[in-house]
Amino acid sequence: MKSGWFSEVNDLWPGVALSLEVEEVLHSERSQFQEILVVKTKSHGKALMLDGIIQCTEKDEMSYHEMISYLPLCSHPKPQHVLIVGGGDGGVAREVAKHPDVEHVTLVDIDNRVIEVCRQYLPRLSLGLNNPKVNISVGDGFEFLRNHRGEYDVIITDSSDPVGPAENLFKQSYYELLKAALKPGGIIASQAGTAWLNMDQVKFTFQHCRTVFPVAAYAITSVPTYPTGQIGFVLGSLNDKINLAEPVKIFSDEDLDRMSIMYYNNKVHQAAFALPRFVENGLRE
Ligand code: AAT
Repeated sequence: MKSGWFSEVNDLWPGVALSLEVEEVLHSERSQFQEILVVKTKSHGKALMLDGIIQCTEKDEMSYHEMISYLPLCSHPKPQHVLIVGGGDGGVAREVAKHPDVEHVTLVDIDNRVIEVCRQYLPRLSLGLNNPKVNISVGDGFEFLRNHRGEYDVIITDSSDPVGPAENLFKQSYYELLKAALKPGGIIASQAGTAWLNMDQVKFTFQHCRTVFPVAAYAITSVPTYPTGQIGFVLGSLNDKINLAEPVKIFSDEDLDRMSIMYYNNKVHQAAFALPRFVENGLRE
């Protein structure tokens, strides 16, 4: 693309597109899996797009990365071993590694080029990849899970949308693999789309999670540069006594400052599970 305006036109959200004014195109390539684009925007710092879909901008990435990380981590009594599927930009790894109980993080992203490009252009996110707790593996998350059983306390799926390389990560068979890869009492969280535009996607992802896990919930957060400005996560737990909306780990304001957490706190955690009526009704169907 040339300088001007980037518009996120996509069949996943017909008839609506968020636009960002671009000051400079920093990088553009076609990898083995997807079209990778990094731009400097006028209003949101640098932004990463894959196949024409905004993955993150420096201005609002913290909401998504903190929420997809701390909702499951703070619902677990001792999250020592964590797997991240996707997340090649490093944003989730950065947050997960901050949690004091986390000892070891494995990140598996399908596209080594996303990792390399983010290391070069998005250091505020990719610093998470350099944390000594984090090990990186390049490959398909679905295939990776087939070979890992009973290993993780928390698995976070920070995947792109269900077109292209991430398609399999939205299937029920993927949720079965997630369950098998968890230790007893383990928790999963996955990117699950927005109810405003993609209620069908939200419903089927939630259904898969609810079918496979004894406890399942949908939580929402605000990310201004994602379609509709909102995104949701499905969470599933093997512990049937748990209330995912009540964190068992509560960070004090001092903890949150020290960890440079800008969006998440325990009140935001609880509130994320309070759903509008149309969403609650849609998920009940
Ligand atoms: N951290 C927010 C950005 C993402 S990135 C999603 C990542 O998932 C990408 O790096 C992509 O290479 C990786 N990915 C896609 N498919 C697979 C797969 N099968 N296995 C492992 N990694 C995969 C999420 C953006 C959300 C956008 C919402 N509209």
